[in-house]
Amino acid sequence: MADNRTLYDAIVAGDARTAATAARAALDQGVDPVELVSRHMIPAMDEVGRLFACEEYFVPELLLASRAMKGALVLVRPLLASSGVEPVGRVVIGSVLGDLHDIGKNLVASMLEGAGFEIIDLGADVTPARFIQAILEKKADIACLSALLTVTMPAMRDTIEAIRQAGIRDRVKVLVGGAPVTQQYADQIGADGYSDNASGAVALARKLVGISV
Ligand code: B12
Repeated sequence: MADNRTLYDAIVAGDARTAATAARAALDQGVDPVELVSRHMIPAMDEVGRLFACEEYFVPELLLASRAMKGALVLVRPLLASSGVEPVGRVVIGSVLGDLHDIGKNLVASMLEGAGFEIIDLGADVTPARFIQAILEKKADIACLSALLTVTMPAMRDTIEAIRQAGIRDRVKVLVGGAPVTQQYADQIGADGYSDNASGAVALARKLVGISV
């Protein structure tokens, strides 16, 4: 039987090998990949965050846990993405300037890819200029900005402002997300949408390109 508690524990413990083995076993046994991510892997990272916040974990433990999470995600990602269909829209996605967190951003990218969007993933620590360049080059319909730090949230505002100043704000919809981001903040900085999870991001993106959810 798939032991998803092992996967959870391995991510929290930063044990990449066990995490990958447990993820593979769960997938082989037919566990739904979305459920695996949302019910076991994300909660494990939440627990890591809690341990960090109460100073039981420090940066090395965060790094080990995120390596374990990423190792398991590599196995899940292809299953989140479907293939072979015309893209329903183009999405430029990145973690904003100063922010190196990319696990949630990668999940959002995978889910959008699975929903038929073409993804242009700019990675982490992305400058407003880089976002603008990619939006123009790729004729993107949507820009997805991710931030995990309160200190990098203003870079979302700066990016939206730079897009406006570049004269292309009416050509591209902007979605924002990441743990500290709220709907209120999204409204404040003039984003077109916000979600606190990857499925919500897909629903919003579909709506923005005119597909009924
Ligand atoms: C892993 C991790 C790291 C790893 C990141 C590895 C990586 N490659 O991503 C490392 C070790 C590098 C790291 C570094 C730091 N981290 Co850190 N980190 C975390 C941790 C534990 C987990 C983040 C994560 O991956 N969550 C799982 C994913 C799946 O969730 P998510 O990112 O929120 O994404 C979901 C949603 O938010 C949403 N979403 C995300 N993006 C988008 C975008 C759009 C458009 C939409 C619609 C939705 C959406 O969908 C996703 C899927 O459901 C969090 C704690 C936490 N619980 O958030 C701390 C945390 C974010 N880190 C924190 C801190 C302080 C730091 C450091 C400053 C530590 C230090 N002293 O050096 C540095 C900063 C580095 C930098 N410049 O970015 C704090 C931030 C506090 C704050 N509010 O500002 C947190 C909250 C820990 C804590 N409790 O104190 N970190």
